[in-house]
Amino acid sequence: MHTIIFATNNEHKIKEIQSLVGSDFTIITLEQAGIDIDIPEPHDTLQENAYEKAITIENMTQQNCFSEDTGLEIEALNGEPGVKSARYAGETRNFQANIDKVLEKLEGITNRKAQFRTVICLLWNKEVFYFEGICKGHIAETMHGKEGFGYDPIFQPANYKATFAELSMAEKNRIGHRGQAVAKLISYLNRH
Ligand code: ITT
Repeated sequence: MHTIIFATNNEHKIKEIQSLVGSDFTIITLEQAGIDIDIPEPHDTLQENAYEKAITIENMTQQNCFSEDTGLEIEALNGEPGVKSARYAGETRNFQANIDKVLEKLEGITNRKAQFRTVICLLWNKEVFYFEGICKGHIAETMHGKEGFGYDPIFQPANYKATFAELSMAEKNRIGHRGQAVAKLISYLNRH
């Protein structure tokens, strides 16, 4: 049985990932590890930010850990909000304000293509590994649904009329960016 720290303060991510790993390995959250810090995300890429979060926690604990950084990349906005997804409308990290800003910027724009991209950084016995997951789709005209978090109420995965916020967590995980990246992580851990 693998035991591993997940370097995040985002409860939604913890729930999604815990439901994905099942009994394959045990995830220790930062709270369970007794760590209460706001992990820095100062870089311009998801990969660098994911590494920063994982190395911060590895340095503190000397234990194997992984982190992830996710961005919503909108084609007509040149990939924005991207790496700035959490703080798109300001430092308060408000989901509603972020959604309002996206919908405002896309007003009158017909190209609504977007994708969620997750990069997981795994620090395993001092070695660094990356796993990526992408989910393509579109930005809806208005918000729909109450499930999930963040931009879920305005993201329609490809071939779905529903937004992520109208799908169950199991369905979102099956087709979603985080689910795909985690599947690669689990497959790696099970081979090593
Ligand atoms: P940690 O850094 O502690 O892991 P965070 O919330 O800061 O948590 P990110 O830096 O990855 O996470 O922030 C990306 C933002 O993108 C997040 O706050 C959400 O607004 C949004 N986001 C990430 N994953 C998402 C998902 O699956 N569905 C909808 N929005 C998501």
